[in-house]
Amino acid sequence: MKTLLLTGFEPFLGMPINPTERIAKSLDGETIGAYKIKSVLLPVDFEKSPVELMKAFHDVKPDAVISLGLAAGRDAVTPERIAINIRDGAPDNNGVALEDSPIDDSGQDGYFSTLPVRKMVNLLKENGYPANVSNSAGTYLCNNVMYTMLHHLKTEGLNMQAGFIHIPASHDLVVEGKKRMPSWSQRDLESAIRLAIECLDAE
Ligand code: PCA
Repeated sequence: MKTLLLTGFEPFLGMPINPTERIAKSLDGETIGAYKIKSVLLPVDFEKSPVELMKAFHDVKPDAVISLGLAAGRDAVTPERIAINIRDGAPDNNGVALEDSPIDDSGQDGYFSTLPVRKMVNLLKENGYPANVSNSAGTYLCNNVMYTMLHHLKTEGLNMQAGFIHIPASHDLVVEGKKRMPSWSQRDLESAIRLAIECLDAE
């Protein structure tokens, strides 16, 4: 049996819920395809989240890594194609706002996801879920976590399926957060992530 490290994020930017936290909790300990899932929740904190991600990576010793993040406003599940070496934008949950700041001064500009992003999108659509490959994970915490993981794998010479999937808001988030945006049921979000996990290499 292989192990998948699945990460979700805590709520951020004043939103009351992060549906990725709920998916991570709900799938923790389950077996999907060839993978037993070990879930970890990451803080929306530029300093802490890369440290906690790497700690989880060393503790769990996974065979694959999928990180999940909320992209409020998107209407589809979007596996990310690329992470870039930049932090910029809104303040994190610790009040830190960065501008034009590299994630790693000596790191390369970007890394492509090593997840089967096209296969994931195709399987989701075959099952009736809107999905697209996204060409930007942004410059906030999600991109930071994706870049950190892929940079580690590259510098350690590790060949592993790893990357990031952004998901839309859940209905609960729209109702409780009182903001209008596209939303999915939490159940459909979770089913979509199960399908994405089924796309990982079994061997
Ligand atoms: N989404 C944010 C950070 C945490 C999350 O769930 C992002 O897209 O960067």
